[in-house]
Amino acid sequence: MIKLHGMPLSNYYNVVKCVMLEKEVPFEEVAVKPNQESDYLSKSPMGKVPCMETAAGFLTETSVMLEYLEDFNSGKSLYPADSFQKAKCRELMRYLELYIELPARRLYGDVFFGRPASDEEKDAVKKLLEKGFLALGRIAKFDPYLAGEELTYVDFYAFFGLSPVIGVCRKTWEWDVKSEVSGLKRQFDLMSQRESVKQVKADQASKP
Ligand SMILES: N[C@@H](CCC(=O)N[C@@H](CS)C(=O)NCC(=O)O)C(=O)O
Repeated sequence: MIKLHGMPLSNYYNVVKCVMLEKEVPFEEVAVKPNQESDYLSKSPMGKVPCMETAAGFLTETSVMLEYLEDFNSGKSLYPADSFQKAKCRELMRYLELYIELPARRLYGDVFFGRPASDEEKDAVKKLLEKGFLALGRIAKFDPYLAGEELTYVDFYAFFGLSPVIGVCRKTWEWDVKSEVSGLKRQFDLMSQRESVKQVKADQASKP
């Protein structure tokens, strides 16, 4: 059985966990925080979470785990059948990670862990996020899901990946991203109704 190493505080951990719940893939959770201990580094070479333990070995990087779960062919597919549309999903996830989540992460210390960031850093992040959200608005369909009419991996990636980003924007600049990015609020509302999402959020609240 797959073991998912990590913690419910991690947005990336929650993406993988939620997808496994959604696909009804049996798995166990192994509680671990990101760390640089040699034992953990032998499983997750950057010391990050999540990390997936499979019968064949360990896997890291959320997008890689999603691909593995898809190839594994257990439960419903969360990619469109069409190759081009599938590539568009991967493109969306890449944009979410590189141009939105990673820049915003530079302020997680400031917003969530009481480690103040300079005004220069905040300004630099804001410029990147403005560009990132505009680009997302150009490629996302929100019809009502990010990649179109079908629920895909992108929706899980966006729901958990963007949640802390939305917090950063609200707390740092009183920037209401959910209202500004057309379709995002509706997509979040739809995702919040899913049993898999409810379970992950409940776990996050009870054992962060
Ligand atoms: N690119 C990685 C990012 C994972 C990541 O950044 N995880 C955070 C927790 S949400 C972490 O482990 N941070 C500790 C660190 O960067 O050393 C993925 O896609 O899984």
